[in-house]
Parts: sequence; structure tokens; C-alpha cells
Amino acid sequence: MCLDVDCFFAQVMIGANPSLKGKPVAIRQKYIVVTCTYEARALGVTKLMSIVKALELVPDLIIVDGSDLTPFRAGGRKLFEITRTTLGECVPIEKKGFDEVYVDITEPAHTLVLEKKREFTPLEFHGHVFGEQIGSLDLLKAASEVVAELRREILLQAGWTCSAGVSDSKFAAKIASNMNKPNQQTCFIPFGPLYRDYFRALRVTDLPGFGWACKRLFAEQGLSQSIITCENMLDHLNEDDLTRIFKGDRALATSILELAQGVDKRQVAHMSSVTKQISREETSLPHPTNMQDLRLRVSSLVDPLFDLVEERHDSTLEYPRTIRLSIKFRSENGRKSKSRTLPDQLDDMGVLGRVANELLNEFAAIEPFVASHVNLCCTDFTCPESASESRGLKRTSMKQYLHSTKRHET
Ligand code: TTP
Ligand code: MG
Repeated sequence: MCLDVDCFFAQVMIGANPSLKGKPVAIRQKYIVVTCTYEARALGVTKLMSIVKALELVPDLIIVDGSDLTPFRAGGRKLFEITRTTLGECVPIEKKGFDEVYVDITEPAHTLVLEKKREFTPLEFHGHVFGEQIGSLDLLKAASEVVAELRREILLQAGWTCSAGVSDSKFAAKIASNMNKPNQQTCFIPFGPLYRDYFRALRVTDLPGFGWACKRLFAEQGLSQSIITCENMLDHLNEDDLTRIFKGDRALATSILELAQGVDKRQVAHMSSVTKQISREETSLPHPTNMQDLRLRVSSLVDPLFDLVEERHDSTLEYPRTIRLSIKFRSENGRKSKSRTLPDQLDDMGVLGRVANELLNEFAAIEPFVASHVNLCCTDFTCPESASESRGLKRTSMKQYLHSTKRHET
């Protein structure tokens, strides 16, 4: 299942001020509408529209400031906790962004199938169904009931409507969650010609993992105009071709070709409510093969890692005391890790960036290499004595950080 709260920031703000319910409301950050209610969307307002344009379209649009992210982070945690308590500790739940969860509901759906069989009660689909209804669909029907139950719980406990999708993989479930919005759910039947054709019609750039680096490599090979859809790619490129285009990254080539056929082997991560460690890794880009690329990769992990540290600090007041950089070089067995103790209170992204850079300097790598995993991790979270007085972390901009990194190198 992939579940995504409808107009999340707006629903959180309406929860705090119920008189806004049913009205066209936009949430503002700087000059932009970051999200708006479906009442505002019906009048033409869209996410990321300028405030000026939105007010031209809807002069009586209610604008609410959304620059303090604290209530939205708390909302995201609430979504996770409701999902966890509704479905149980054993179910893998992966939180994405503020308002999205992926859940592997295979086990609860199996249990429901057995229960219904014992009771001689037929299973029915809940919500929309997309695809050919052939063969036994009991597990998908049960899964759609699990999804409906979770959406009911979220509405009951948090007051939010959600849209959700169910299928046999993260990618297909995510697509399904967007098929009918708001406050609806869709089961995307993961076989049959409709399923296959749906993926063949997607743009290659819609595939998870096909990011800017892949786009650049396609452009370098002169493929940007000829390979637009997955169908184009499947008809003209085999695994060897794509591996060559992706500079030897066969794992990426395989996964992109599989995704183009609707096959997604990514597992749903099992997150606990409070994780022991927080780490970031980029798996969708080509592997770094020299120190300069490796340094850029490490520095690109700093900002998102600091975001997670900040988010956790907001709820627990804890700071990480250890940072660890792990790299797997393809020519060597196993990962190599270097770690360092952090200051008592890691409240400045610049510090995280500098220490990560120093750790990288400790790796004696001989070029060219293939760094197939680069993971930056914060761990040993503790709550310093003075933490309750010093909420709020200091954000050095990425530009400042890169500048300080550069100075450090020279
Ligand atoms: P989304 O789930 O993309 O949007 P949404 O929940 O507002 O609307 P939808 O009904 O289409 O799911 O993003 C979740 C929240 O993240 C959103 O409420 C506001 C915030 N957000 C940003 O901060 N920046 C952005 O660029 C976008 C798109 C969203
Ligand atoms: Mg949403």
C-alpha cells in the first residue's frame, strides 16, 4: 500500500482551526502556495502557484502561513504512529516525506483471507479497481479492506482524509494512490494487458531512479528525443545497451528495465517509531568512480541527513554523538567505515558537512574505483542536559556548506 494524506499542510492547519473546513484555503511559504484545499483546487489554484496568481484566480482565497514546519512534522509522526498501532509492530512501514507511508500489508491481508474463509464470508474490493479482474483476487481484495480500515482510523484519530493505492509493489501502489483523489483508494491489479500497457506508456523519466544523472547520460548518447516512453526503451535498448549508457552500472540498468515492465523489487523498509540511527544513501545515481565525484556524493547526503536529524530532534530533543561514513568499493570485500564523535549538540549543518568531509579524507582510495554504496549515518542519539533550553537547529545553506568544504579542501 502507498498512502498519502490529501492536501496535508492544509488539513493540519484546518485541524488547528476548524472554521476553515470546506473553504478554499492555501498554505503559504514565501511567495508560493505549497498546497491548497481541494475547494481551492476546484477554482484553479494549484500546488506551487505564486500567491499573486492564486489571489487573481480566487480573490477570497484564505491564505495561511506555513513557514513553521513543526506542526507538519508532528503530523507526519502522527500518521506513522496511527499506521503502526493500527497494523501492528511486525508490519513493515516506511515513511516518505511528510505525509506518505508505504506499508507491506501482505501478512495482514493473508490473515484476513483466512479469517473470511473460516467465516464463509466472500471478500469484496473496497474503492476503485483498475485492471482486468481475472483469476483469484482474494489477496488484493483483502488488501483493499486493510487499506480502507487504515484510512478510517486516520480519519477517526487525526481527522484527515487520505488517498491510497494497493498493488504488488511500491511503484504500482504509488501510481494507484494517485489514480483517484481525494479521499479515495484504488487497487491496481498487477497483471494482464492493461497493467503492462500502463507501464509501457509511462515516460522513462517517471521511473523511480531515473533522475537527472540518467537524463544527462541519455542526452549525451543523443537518446533524449528518440527514447521518450518505456515502450521506446524496451523496443530499442537491451540490458547491455543500458548498462553501457549508465557507465557500467548494470544494477541500475536492470532495475530501470524491470520498472518499465511494472516489476519493482524494492522492499518496504521496516521503520520503528524511534530509530537508533539515521542514515542517507543515494541509490539511483551512477556510482562515483573518482574522488571528486565521491566527494560530491558525500556532500549531497549531508543536507538530507541533517533534515532527518533535525526532524528527530524536534520530537526527542536528542542529538547524535557519532557520525559514520561507510563506503563499499567494488574491488574490495565488505564495506569500510570511518566514524567520528560529534560535538555535544549537533545544531549546525556546517559541522556535519565538515566532519563528513574529514572522514572521507581517511579513505585511501586509488582511482579509478567503483564506490557502489556510500552511506552517511548519524547514531548514538542522546539528550544533552541543556537540550530543553536550546530547541532549534542552525541551518547553514548548502551553498555556504559547499563553500566551506571547498575552502577546507584547498
Ligand atoms: P504532497 O503529498 O505532494 O501534496 P499534498 O498532500 O498537499 O496534496 P495531495 O492531496 O496532492 O497529496 O505533499 C505533502 C506536503 O508537502 C504538502 O501538503 C506541502 C508540502 N510540500 C512542500 O513543502 N513543498 C512542495 O514542493 C510540495 C509539492 C509539497
Ligand atoms: Mg499528500
